[in-house]
Amino acid sequence: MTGAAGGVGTMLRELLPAYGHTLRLADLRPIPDADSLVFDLQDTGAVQAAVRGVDAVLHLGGISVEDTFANILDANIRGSHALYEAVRAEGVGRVVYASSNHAVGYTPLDAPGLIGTDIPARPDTYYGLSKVFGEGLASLYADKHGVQTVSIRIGSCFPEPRSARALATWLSPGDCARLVHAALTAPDVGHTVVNGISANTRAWWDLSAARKLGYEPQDDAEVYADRFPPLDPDSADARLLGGWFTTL
Ligand code: NAI
Ligand code: 15L
Repeated sequence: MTGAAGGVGTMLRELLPAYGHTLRLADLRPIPDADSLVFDLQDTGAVQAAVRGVDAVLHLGGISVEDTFANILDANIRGSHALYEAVRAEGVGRVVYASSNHAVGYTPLDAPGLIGTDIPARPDTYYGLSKVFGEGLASLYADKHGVQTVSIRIGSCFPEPRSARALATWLSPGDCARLVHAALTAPDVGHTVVNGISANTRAWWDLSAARKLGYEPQDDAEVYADRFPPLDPDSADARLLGGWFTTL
C-alpha cells in the first residue's frame, strides 16, 4: 500500500486485514506505531524493492489535491510511472489505483441518467490531469505487460461527508474497503475503471462497473443530510462533477 500514512491509507490499514490481506506499508512519511517503508515514489530503486514479492499494489500515494504542475509532475506522474515500471519488472500481478472524480471533473451533471465510466476524460485541475495519466498507465501496463489493473474513480472518501456535495460523492470507509477488496480479488479484470462511491440516495454516478467486480455498497450519505444547507443550483458543486475543483 503506497500512501499508507494518508487519510484513506489510515482507514484501510485498519479495515483490510479483516478481509485476509497482509499489508506492506509505504509512504513518504513514517507512520507512527507501524512498521513501514519510507521513500519517495520517484526513488525507482526503493519502489522496486518495495513491490518485490507482493501479490498486488494498492496505489494511494501521491499529492491528493491541486498543486503546482512541477509538484504534480514529480509525485503523481513520475511517481506513478516508477510504480508501474517496478510492478512490471518484479512481475507483480495487479495494481489497484486510486483515481479520482477529478479526472472527469468538467463533466456536466445536467444530463439525464447516471454517469458511467465510459465518458471522455475532462480533468478539472493538474491533479485531475495526473489521474488521467494514472488511468492511462493502468491501461498501457495491462495491454502491453499483462498487469491486471483496476482504477477506482473515488468520489469523497472521508470518515463522514464534509459538504452537501459529498451527499452524492461520499465513499464511506467501510465501502472503500469493500470496493478495494473486490478490486484486489475479482478474477480477470484486465484494465477496468470503476466509480467509487457508497449507495448514496443523491448519487449521480453509476456503480455497475464496480458491482461487476463484486462490490456491494452498504452505506448511504443521506443519514448526514440534515448537517448541510441545500446546494446552490448555480454553484460549481451543483453543476459539474468535479464541483469546486473546477474553480481552482
Ligand atoms: P492523503 O494526501 O491523505 O494521502 C496521500 C499520501 O501519499 C500521503 O500520506 C503522502 O505522504 C503520500 N505521498 C505524497 N507524495 C508522495 C511521494 N512523492 N512519494 C511517496 N508518498 C507520497 O490523500 P488521501 O485522501 O488518503 O487519498 C489517497 C489517494 O486517493 C490519493 O491518490 C488521492 O488522490 C486519491 N483520492 C482520494 C479521495 C478522497 O476523497 N480521499 C478522492 C479521490 C481520490
Ligand atoms: C479528491 O480527489 C481529493 O483527493 C479529496 O481530497 C477530495 O477533495 C475529493 O477528491 C472530492 O472530490 O471530494
